[in-house]
Formats: sequence, structure tokens, C-alpha cells
Amino acid sequence: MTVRNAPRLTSAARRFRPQVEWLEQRDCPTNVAPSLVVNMEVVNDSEVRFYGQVTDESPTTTMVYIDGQALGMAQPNSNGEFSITLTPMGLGNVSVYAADEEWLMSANSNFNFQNSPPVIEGFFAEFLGGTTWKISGRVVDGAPGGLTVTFGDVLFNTGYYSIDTQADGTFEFCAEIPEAEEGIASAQVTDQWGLTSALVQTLIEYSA
Ligand SMILES: [Ca+2]
Ligand SMILES: [Ca+2]
Repeated sequence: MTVRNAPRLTSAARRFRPQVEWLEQRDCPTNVAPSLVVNMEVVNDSEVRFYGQVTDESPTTTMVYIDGQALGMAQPNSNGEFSITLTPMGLGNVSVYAADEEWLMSANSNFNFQNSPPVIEGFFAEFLGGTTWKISGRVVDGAPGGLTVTFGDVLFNTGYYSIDTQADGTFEFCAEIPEAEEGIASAQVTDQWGLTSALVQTLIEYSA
């Protein structure tokens, strides 16, 4: 029986002997897709705020994307919490999702941004004497300031085409209406989202 000497390791082979058996064996970290809980809140009738929480093994490596009628992205903090306020381009659908560094994505959360049309209340022409009339009214809307009220019929015919509302939605001005032009005056307003009110009317009439 021949006993062979064990082969001698070169110094290079010795250096590269695997060391893993002396280390604690651990599972490789797995990258899971983020999941998302998100809410939409309308601010002042003109902005939308998206806020919520991303769950991921590493929330700060994820990003929340807002797509559709509002566009933006938000970086979650280490707890996964995020908040972003955006001005929509118009009414309609907005979807929100989260993606991590490897583009693993959460499901989409879908929202529908809608708004109410404005209403003109108390449209009235008050006779002040001579040919002077005080025209007034109030626009009721989620964002009633700075809207343009347009006039038709008597007011339009005598050169009063439009007026912008005050911050509280009110409008008021004096008009000179010749007796020959008396009749119905009308008004209408469109809000910032392109929603138009019903037409309102008032009578400008000189008593006999
Ligand atoms: Ca992940
Ligand atoms: Ca509105």
C-alpha cells in the first residue's frame, strides 16, 4: 500500500481557500416590491395633496410617482411616509404608484379629481337715479376669487362685458344704461376648471 503525500498548496491557492465556512451563514437580502397606501385631499379647490405610506425593506430607496391630470414625485422618509401638493392640469384621473431602485412597483392607486361648477347668487340691478344702475352679485364656488363674470343682453349691449370677482366672490359696479336700452341683463361665470354656472338674469327697467 502506497501512501501518497497530500498535494502541496501553492501560496496562491492557500490565499484563495474559501473562508465562507467560518462565517455565519446568512440569507441574501431579498428585494420586495413596495406597497402603497395613499390618500388624496383637495386643497382650496385648486390643489391636490397626496399623502400616505410606502412599505418596503428600504423606503428611502423608493419613489412615489403621480401621473395623469397631476404630475409629480415624492420621496418617502425612512418610515415610508410621504406628502406632496400639486396643481392638477385639469379634472380627471390621477394614478399613484411607488417604485424602488430596481423598478419593482406597487399596484396603482387611482383617483378622480372632480369639482363643482360655480353659482351666481343675488344678481341684481339697483336704480341709483338718472341713468345709473348699481349691478351686483356674488359667485359661490370653492375658489370664487378672481373669476370673470361675463354679461349679456342689456349690459353687453351698453358696453359692460365683464368684471372680475373679489376674493370673496362678490362683484359690484355702476353702469350707465340709457332708457332706450332697458330690458333684461344676464350674467354667467366660469371657474378655474372650465365649469360654467347657470345663466342668471335681472331686469333693468325704468318705471313709467
Ligand atoms: Ca424594495
Ligand atoms: Ca368650482
